[in-house]
Amino acid sequence: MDNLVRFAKDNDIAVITIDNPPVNALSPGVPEGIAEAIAQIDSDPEVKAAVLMGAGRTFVAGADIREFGKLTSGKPRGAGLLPLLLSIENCTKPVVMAIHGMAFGGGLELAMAGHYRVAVADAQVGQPEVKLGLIPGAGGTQRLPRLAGVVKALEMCSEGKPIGAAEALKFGIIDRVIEGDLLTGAVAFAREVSGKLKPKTRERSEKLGAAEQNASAVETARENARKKQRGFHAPLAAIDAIEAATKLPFEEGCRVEQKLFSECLFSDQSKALIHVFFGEREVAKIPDIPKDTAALPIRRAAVVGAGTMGGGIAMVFANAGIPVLLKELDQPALEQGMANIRKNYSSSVQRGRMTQAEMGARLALITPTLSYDKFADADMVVEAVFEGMTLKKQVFQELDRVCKPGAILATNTSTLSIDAIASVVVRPDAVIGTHFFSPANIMRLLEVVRGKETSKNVIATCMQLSKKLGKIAVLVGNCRGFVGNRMFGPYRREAQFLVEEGAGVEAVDRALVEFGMAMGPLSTGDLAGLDVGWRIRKEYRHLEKPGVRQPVAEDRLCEIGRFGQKTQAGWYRYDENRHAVPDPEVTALVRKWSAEAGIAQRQQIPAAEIVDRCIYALVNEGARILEEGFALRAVDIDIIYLNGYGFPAYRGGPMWYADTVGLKKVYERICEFRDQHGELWEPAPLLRQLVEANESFAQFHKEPIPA
Ligand code: 3H9
Repeated sequence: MDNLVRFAKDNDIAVITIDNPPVNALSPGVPEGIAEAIAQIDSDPEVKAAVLMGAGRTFVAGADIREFGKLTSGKPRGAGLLPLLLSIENCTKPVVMAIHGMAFGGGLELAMAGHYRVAVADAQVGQPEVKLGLIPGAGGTQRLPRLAGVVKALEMCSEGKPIGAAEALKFGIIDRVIEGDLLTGAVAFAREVSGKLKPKTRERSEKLGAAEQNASAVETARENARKKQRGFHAPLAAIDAIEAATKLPFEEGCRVEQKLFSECLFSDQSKALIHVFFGEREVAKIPDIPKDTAALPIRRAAVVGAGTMGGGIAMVFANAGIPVLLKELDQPALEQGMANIRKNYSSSVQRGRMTQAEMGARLALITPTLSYDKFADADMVVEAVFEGMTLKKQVFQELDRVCKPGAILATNTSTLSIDAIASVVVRPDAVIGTHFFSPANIMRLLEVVRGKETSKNVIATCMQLSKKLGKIAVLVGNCRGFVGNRMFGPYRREAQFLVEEGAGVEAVDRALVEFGMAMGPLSTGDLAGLDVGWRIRKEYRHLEKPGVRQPVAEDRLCEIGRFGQKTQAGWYRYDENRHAVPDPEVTALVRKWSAEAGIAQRQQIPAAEIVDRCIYALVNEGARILEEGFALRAVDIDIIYLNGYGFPAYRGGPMWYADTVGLKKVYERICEFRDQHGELWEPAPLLRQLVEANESFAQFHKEPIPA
């Protein structure tokens, strides 16, 4: 037998152990090993029952996702797993699945083919395949409703969220929670059930429910999926497969599941989501900073500035259990900052996301202060004061004076140079950018900005700390706007140009929302505040090239006080509940300003052109960033856009999307735009090179981020 699966005996109980680190995925060799073990159990008269478990940190995290990437067509491996699972169910001795860590995807499907399931209290079970653009492909959509009921199966398979052992017990997915050692408990359980009835999940029907109830549950699930997972195909496919379980015998239901699974597996959405899965892990890998680089312990933190960003960042530390000082200049600002934090936590309590006691514990970790007195205790300080170089430099000089040697001095700037800020301290190696996204306590993205002198330990610390803070960190270089905002500029520029050329404000937003963006670019501007960009543009106006077209309307909107949601008027008008209402006045004003600027008007701008102009502007700038080395890999840009800018995950990020469309096609379209609109659309040299070499962004590797 392959040593990926071990076989042993504890007297009359066989113990099968899957040992395929790191997560016991069902890679080639594992199913074969299990099949041999089951045959052995069947034929060994001494064996009365069996326990199947995972070695190391977990039971089984599912099929081997890397294998999916190797398939381009044909029969997926799921078809091979189904007979194995049937043979387990048909085993003449009871098979007890003993779960610790996770039984995910194919892991839960394997577990459900056992006659009984036991789990330790902190184990989790789930069918997360939809997160990879897939559905369960080894009978999961047919066995789970039989074990847990149709409603629970619909929820687990279409949303992909795992559940804990207690909930799994409640829904009949497991039969017992084991206290103490899992193997001992599972072997004892196996002895209890040896010689008894061997329930086969596929033959159970008591939880399948009545046709009428099922029809309404299925419809509700579809409505939820369309609303909450807009644009994703797999959740709807999972629901279809479970609907089949409610109507068809097990074998026929499995055939429906297989067909849907194959369709998902070979879809662009699944390829994109698998790219995202591996991408989220890839971004943690920094070529010149080995995994074992010493990270500094962050036991205490401090934040300078209790505004929206500073307050949010203080909450991020408190939420992770790290005590944090929150400093402001004067008492009213400090009180306002703390009041905002309290309000934020209160609303979480009201929504049932945390208890009053948890709120109290988190607030107790935040110490408001007007002085730098206790800053010497902080292992890391994040500066989040108003965005201005003079002020930031003053703060850093102060931090240099008060902070202990070894403390990390981070800035939350979104536009200013880390090196310029670092130039005022005697320890520039301790300075780093930690660019949080608003609202900082919610948004998952953290751009970690590497300065010329930032030390490797400081970078390693921030990258590792991000996990503890519940963030996904991406290392970027120190260029204007870093990666995310630098690309967002051309994207929003095109959205504005389109309106100035005659497209409706809602038409532009609608086209991009239909493409999958969480929000349209003009609504996003209104939400963030149009005045923010206006101020920055005024500061950098001297850098604009004469004769190159710049958007006109947004500055003019700001000049008449339309800053967006905060003034109840921007590109849209807003009612008291901040609901956007289209505003004909904006249309009229933009027409007037465009005429004054001599911008030719078009009657019709198709949605496809709106999407190409905005998204390819992102891609073209992304290609420049990649070539200049300010992002390590194309996937780093993708992860930034998915987690910080509402890019649809099922398109894999802007660079993956461009690869999917085909870089030649993207390049040709960009050349067309250059011919129509001028030099702003000059294709990035890297894009041209990749097209000439017939390569993709995913194949391009340039390292490291320049110092
Ligand atoms: C499926 O099962 C379809 C079925 O219906 C059957 C149809 C036939 N395969 O995340 P981590 C790697 S679809 C291959 O850092 P954690 C991962 O890339 C599958 N590799 O650890 C990483 O590698 P590296 C359904 C996998 O503790 C390393 O393991 N299952 C797989 O933070 C450690 O992972 C899922 O969707 C895999 N299945 O989280 C579960 N899983 O070190 C996917 C992990 O080289 N996995 N790796 O970067 C997860 O959600 C998390 O990995 C897990 C552990 C929660 C398990």
